[in-house]
Amino acid sequence: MTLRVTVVTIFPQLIEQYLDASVLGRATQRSLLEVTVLDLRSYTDDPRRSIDDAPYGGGPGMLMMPEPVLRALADPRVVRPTIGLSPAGATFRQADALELSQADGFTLICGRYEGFDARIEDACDRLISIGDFVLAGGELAALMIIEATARLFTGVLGNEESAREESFALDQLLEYPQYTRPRVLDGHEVPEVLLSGNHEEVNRWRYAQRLVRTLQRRPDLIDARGGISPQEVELLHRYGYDELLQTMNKERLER
Ligand code: 6GU
Repeated sequence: MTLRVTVVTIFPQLIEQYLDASVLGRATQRSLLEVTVLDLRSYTDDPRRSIDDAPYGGGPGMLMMPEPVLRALADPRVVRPTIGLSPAGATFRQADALELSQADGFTLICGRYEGFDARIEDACDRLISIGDFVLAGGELAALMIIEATARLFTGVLGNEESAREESFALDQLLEYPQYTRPRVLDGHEVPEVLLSGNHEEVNRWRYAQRLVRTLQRRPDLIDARGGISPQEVELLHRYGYDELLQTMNKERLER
């Protein structure tokens, strides 16, 4: 099986160079991934090869004009779903990466300038953003989506990784801290429990660490899962995180 991705961009070399230089190049060599890059300017019909124009009604900046993109979307190499890349799209999540990795493929349309003519948005199956910040163009977003998707695709990294992905990244808690040698580094020791050989205790400690890290760094994820349960509170208490529990918003204790 091959994941077929088509990218529409005015910077084809940006996409190609990254793919060649990364693990995605290996996936391509092994025919697991096939990325086709379409140069948006080859779908223009004026000598200047224009792809942008000023907005009706005024306002700052230039828009991607519709005709070159609509012609590119009619290219037989375009695989559906067609995805417009825009900060005004729905936020890309691990669940989306998983869904796209299970499709035959997809097409990414990289925006440049201040935005798309709205008829480009209408022509796309969906619009995706990679986060609440604004980039100069969609190329980095396209590479992130290809990488997040391809690494879940059978064989790109190995199946153990994708199985892990479903149980960990999708359960909305951050990863636990991990350590390798040396046991002591500039006085910073590897936690004793990891040397104990007690797997049950290791798993309990790791789960507590995931709760602690998520509470400290991503309280929004704790809220999204409906707070933490009485058993989880008890676990944190056992490991001495009473201060963290006390500073915690009361609503987060409602799960
Ligand atoms: Cl997909 N494109 C641009 N230009 N900016 C973004 C984005 C996409 N996602 C977040 N910011």
